[in-house]
Amino acid sequence: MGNIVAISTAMGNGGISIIRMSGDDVLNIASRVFSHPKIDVKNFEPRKMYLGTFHYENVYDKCMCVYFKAPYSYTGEDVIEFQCHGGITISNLIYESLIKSGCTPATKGEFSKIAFLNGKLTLDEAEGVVDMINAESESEIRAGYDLTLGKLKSDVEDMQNGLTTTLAKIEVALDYPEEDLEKETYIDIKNALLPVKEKIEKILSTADTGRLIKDGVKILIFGKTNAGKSSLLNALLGYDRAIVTDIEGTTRDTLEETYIYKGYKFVLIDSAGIRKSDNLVETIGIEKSIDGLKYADIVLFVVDTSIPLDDNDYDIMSRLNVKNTVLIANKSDLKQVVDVDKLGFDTIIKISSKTGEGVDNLKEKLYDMAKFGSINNGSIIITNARHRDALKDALDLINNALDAIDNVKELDLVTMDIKDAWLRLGDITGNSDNENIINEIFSKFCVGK
Ligand SMILES: Nc1nc2c(ncn2[C@@H]2O[C@H](COP(=O)(O)OP(=O)(O)O)[C@@H](O)[C@H]2O)c(=O)[nH]1
Ligand SMILES: [Mg+2]
Repeated sequence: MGNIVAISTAMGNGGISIIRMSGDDVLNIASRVFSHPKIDVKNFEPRKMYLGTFHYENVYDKCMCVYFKAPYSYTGEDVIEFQCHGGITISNLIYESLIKSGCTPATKGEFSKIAFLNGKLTLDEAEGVVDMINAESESEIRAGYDLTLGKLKSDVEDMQNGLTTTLAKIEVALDYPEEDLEKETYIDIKNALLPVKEKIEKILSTADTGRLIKDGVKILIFGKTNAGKSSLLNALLGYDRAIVTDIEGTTRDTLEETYIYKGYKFVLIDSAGIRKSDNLVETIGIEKSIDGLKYADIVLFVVDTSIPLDDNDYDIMSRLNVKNTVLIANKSDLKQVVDVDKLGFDTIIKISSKTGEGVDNLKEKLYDMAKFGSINNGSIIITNARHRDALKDALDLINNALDAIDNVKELDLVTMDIKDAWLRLGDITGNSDNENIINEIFSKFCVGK
């Protein structure tokens, strides 16, 4: 194995930058470019910071150096990290000096890939690291952190063990082919399989919430022109993002913006107001708004309650699914002429996008509708589509096996499904030798991680 190097901190000027090397020879490489006043680098105590001088040709910096001795490092190999003064130029010069000293540039996620190959972390744990780095909300950080703790890994290992036990029972049954297999044998095998099925179902039941955590709750702001949709977007965001005017047709394209509430991500989609229009651009915008109804988790139907409803409002209402719609009775600061209680919506919130009245109430309502309040802290939530798909496939295979058992089919068929389910679960942690999955995952990492 060679020695790799990367700047692990983000590119920019800051207090410090961390440059990291991993490989068999990194201690020797460091000893040629780093000097401590008293101790030779080769005698550095592992996991201890030393203040010294980095020097290579004309490159100098007073910086820190720390040595992690294999296997007690992130990668499982010898690792050296320099904490130099944070600046694009100085960190690049040190990085290039290390390349001239014998290191090769690390590819994306290479440190983590080596860690995986050395058994230091599983694929799902590595994905947890990426999720934490890319997180936009506290809930994403929590979900990523749970992965890094190995919570999903240990569930997967339990389920794989359950399948192995089932396979062992089948083996025993097949060892006595001369005896007719009794019904009890089938029941015994089924009983070994059912707990695995239940566990997968329980974990999968968190996937919808997990998607909302990862992608954010998609909220479409819908209604006729001038109802106050863009004003509502601005009021929810707390700053003026969208253009607001009293000219109809101001918002022509959909506009997406995110806000965080109680640690969860909500994605607002402001759309072109629905009305009959001769303008091509506006018409395309209106079609996009209507299309958005299909993808929205929640729709905010904004009504201007200071003027009577018209055909546009009724046309809009006919398109809405009342279940995921909140009726926003906007412009509550003006004289009210619409009786919103008669429109057939369960959830009605009075708002003044102008004064901010009702906005906090609406945020709380949206949080309730996403059911984040009922999340059981401490249990794993599936936020990663790759994990969800593997669990779904494994569940299908186990259901096939259970069907075969119920119909007293050949046990060989049952064995095949169970083995495939075992492998599919193994794709989650990387315990299935599926090289494509492994390469794809690490290519999503940043360089230096
Ligand atoms: N008084 C009052 N005016 C509002 C309120 N919300 C929006 N407006 C006004 O209504 C007009 C249309 O607002 P806008 O947000 O552009 O509506 P949109 O076409 O639905 O996006 C603008 O003149 C806003 O200032 C509100 O709650 N109260
Ligand atoms: Mg608008």
